[in-house]
Amino acid sequence: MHPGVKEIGEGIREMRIRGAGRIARAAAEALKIYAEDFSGSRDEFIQGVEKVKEYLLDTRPTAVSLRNAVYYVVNRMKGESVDELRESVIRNAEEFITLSKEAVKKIGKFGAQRIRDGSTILTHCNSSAALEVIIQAHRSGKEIKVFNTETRPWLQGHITSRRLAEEGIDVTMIVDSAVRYFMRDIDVVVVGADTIASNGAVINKIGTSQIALVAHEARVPFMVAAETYKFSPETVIGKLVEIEERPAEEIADPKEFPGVKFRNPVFDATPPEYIDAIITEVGIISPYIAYQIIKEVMQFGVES
Ligand code: RI2
Repeated sequence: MHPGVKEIGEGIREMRIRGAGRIARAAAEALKIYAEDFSGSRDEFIQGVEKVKEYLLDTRPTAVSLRNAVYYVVNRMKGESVDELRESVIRNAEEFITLSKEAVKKIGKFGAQRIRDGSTILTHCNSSAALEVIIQAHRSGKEIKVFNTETRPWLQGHITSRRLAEEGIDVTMIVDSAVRYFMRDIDVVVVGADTIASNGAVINKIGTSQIALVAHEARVPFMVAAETYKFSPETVIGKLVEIEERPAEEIADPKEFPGVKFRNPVFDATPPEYIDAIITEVGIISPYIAYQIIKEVMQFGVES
């Protein structure tokens, strides 16, 4: 495998590059790097792209953003000569990366309008889309406070807390199991998504569905910030979203617990009845119109 592609691929697998949007952009970048450095025949290029595609798709299974990015770049590949093909891969990758970054900004703008002045927001894990909503609300002059979970076992909440503090936002980190204790102080929950199924279920960092249940119980609105390339076309034909299980070592050292089994699923599914709104770059929608987004709006790739 091309060393630049491998560096990105392994970075995604080992979570040095993480976050559903970031891994999507990184995958597009990997295809671009491959195309830029390629020399050889047209057939070799097409075969090589196919290999890079399969390699990237195999890095992490859950976030459909990664698959949609890869298909966006590969399915639009066209040209007679090898140079035309190479240029089209480079162009498609750059286009995806630009569209993706613009989408996050638009989500921030739409979402920030839904945050009331004086609100206390709860977020989970580290989502660039959710953070963009919070940061734009703050930058627009709203007085907000944020509670964020530390997010076991990978502790992505640390990144969130630091980022919000850097921005001058009043932020409090709590352990994941303290969510119900603090829910009485929360006005709105904003989280990201790795995948959204056609029935409106949101697959996001493990623990998200518990937070949604607790918010529902306390009648606290629950919002999801997600670009349209987080919607999964394959779920329309009944494909189930694969939930990634990562090594036990991320939880504890199994050698110190003889006879103990560990399970480490890193995502869960929140059903649409617990979701008030999904903030996308094309507007704020009900989870119940997820199918329409996939059918009519999605400009991102679908497996051909
Ligand atoms: P953005 C992350 O997955 C989290 O589950 C986060 O909520 C989601 O991706 C979306 O992140 P992981 O890579 O695309 O940390 O909004 O497992 O940045």
